[in-house]
Amino acid sequence: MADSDDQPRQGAEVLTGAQSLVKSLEQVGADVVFGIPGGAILPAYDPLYDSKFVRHILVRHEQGAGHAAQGYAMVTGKVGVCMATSGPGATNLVTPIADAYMDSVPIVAITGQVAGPSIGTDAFQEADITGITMPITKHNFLVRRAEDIPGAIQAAFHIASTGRPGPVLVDITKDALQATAPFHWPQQVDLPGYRPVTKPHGKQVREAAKLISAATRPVLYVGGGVVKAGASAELKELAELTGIPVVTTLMARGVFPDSHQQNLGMPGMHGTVAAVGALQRSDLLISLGARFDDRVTGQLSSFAPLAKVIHADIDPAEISKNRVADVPIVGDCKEVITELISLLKASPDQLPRLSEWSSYLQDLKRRYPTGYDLPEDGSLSPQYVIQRIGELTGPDAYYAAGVGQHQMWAAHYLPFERPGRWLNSGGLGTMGYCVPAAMGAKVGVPDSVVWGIDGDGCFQMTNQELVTCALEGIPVKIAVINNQSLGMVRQWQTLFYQGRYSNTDLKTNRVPDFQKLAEAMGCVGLRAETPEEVDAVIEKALSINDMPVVVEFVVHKDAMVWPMVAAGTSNDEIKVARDMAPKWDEEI
Ligand SMILES: Cc1ncc(C[n+]2csc(CCOP(=O)(O)OP(=O)(O)O)c2C)c(N)n1
Repeated sequence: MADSDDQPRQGAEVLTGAQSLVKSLEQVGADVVFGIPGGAILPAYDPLYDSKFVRHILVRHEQGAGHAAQGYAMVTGKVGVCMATSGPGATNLVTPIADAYMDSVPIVAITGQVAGPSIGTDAFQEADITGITMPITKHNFLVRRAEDIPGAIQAAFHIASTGRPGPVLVDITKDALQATAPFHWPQQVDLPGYRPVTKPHGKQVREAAKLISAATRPVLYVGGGVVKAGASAELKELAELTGIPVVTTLMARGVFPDSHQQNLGMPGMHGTVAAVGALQRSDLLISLGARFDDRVTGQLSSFAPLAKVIHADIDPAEISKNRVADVPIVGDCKEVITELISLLKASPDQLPRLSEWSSYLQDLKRRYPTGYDLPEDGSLSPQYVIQRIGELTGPDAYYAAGVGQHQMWAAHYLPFERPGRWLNSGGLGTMGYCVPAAMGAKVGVPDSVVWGIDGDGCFQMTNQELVTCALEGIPVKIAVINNQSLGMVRQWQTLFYQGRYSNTDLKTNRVPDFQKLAEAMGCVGLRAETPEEVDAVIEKALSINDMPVVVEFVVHKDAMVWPMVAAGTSNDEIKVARDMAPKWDEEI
């Protein structure tokens, strides 16, 4: 946040609201904006045309702009920016805004609004976007005067990126963009009442350390907040100091290396047996930046029934929301973990003794590894495809996923060794997230490989952003895992609706031809149908770095995601395959 170059009001440059918007974006360091112009926001596009600092990327749908802003934010740690006109432009941003809200991604959405006097008259392209997005933004502004634009932009970026990150919307009326006012950049953000607590309370951390010392079956339940806090190194130190096993939620994959012996994998509905079993049998959950999401807890009343709970989160509203915390800690996870480490290090004789617990969990991990059977008819296994993409590309690449079976397989079979390399729509579960999020990520880290692992259903929702990628020189690689169906829904129909496949057959074996579609959008189109072809197409995709590449993998449509806890049931009911449950009888 640039707050040092305060300009005196006297003699300040007189600018249009549109010019001051662009200047404000320059002040906050917003170097990329994803958007589409239209009537109400049009004045802003004129000075944007001249900006030497802000790169505007013309997307093909505003939803794409929003997800691209998310992807950019996730990989750079900066605020992602999207821009749209009033009415339908703004409402097309609703899905990515809700997505960013659920997954705590810092984005600022700038929308044009009809002129102030027309507000409330059902004017052409009028939509009450601040009203619509009230429950899905961290904050939003309706700006009606040119002189208020710099302050609103400064505050929006501050709110989006501090405390628990999230989306902020700035809706600016057309007449405010057209009016003139002296440009004044506030010396500091003036938001009385907004003071996110980052430093944890010492007493609470001491209480937490006491519980840790006394525990015999503790688990570090690690969520996306640890990624956002950049606390991967601290987490590793805490885990290794104490020997406490770690589970990483869908949003936290990679924050603790999968190759680390203490990592039990992902908990929840499609979690590993070891992670789910560890939480269920734990006597102490140390929840760091996680939110006891229903996809993790399953039936809440039977979740981790014997465990005390330490719950650390930067957002006090999360604590005791779903599960009552014995020790609540409000604070930034990096600071919480650092303080815990120094307390625990000060009394090494108080560290918990976990050899029995660890060997029980290592045994579970060994007996119930995640795995899959190859189809007997020689067709392609989707899990194998995703695993090979990860193995041939490596853990330094960035991976975005869509929503569905392919997302869960990606969460299990990609190489998660580094924090912040994994982008997916965890909270909202938004089909269509993958392609634009991968695009935004590639803009943020142009020198890294960015793969999108998408489903044939999801891909058909937002693939048009590949046109943007082709024209703007954004060479992402997209794998379309084509199982000819809305696979995750089909899986539920198989398991819970007696195989009655109502409206889940996408007929993508006939239409569209993904290879031709890719080529029509200016990308390289590749295809693999047999296991023998897999490595060659992945290597070919990896060798092309000047154009976007789409690889269609035609896979078996009956592959299922395992393990699975059926919705609403207890995590104790986890199945490793159809009608196959782990044996829990060896109690410790
Ligand atoms: C926008 C949206 N609409 C509907 C759904 C419900 N839904 C969840 S997964 C899924 C199927 C996804 O199909 P596909 O992209 O082919 O992936 P697959 O599960 O086959 O890997 C659907 C329809 C959703 N999550 N998001």
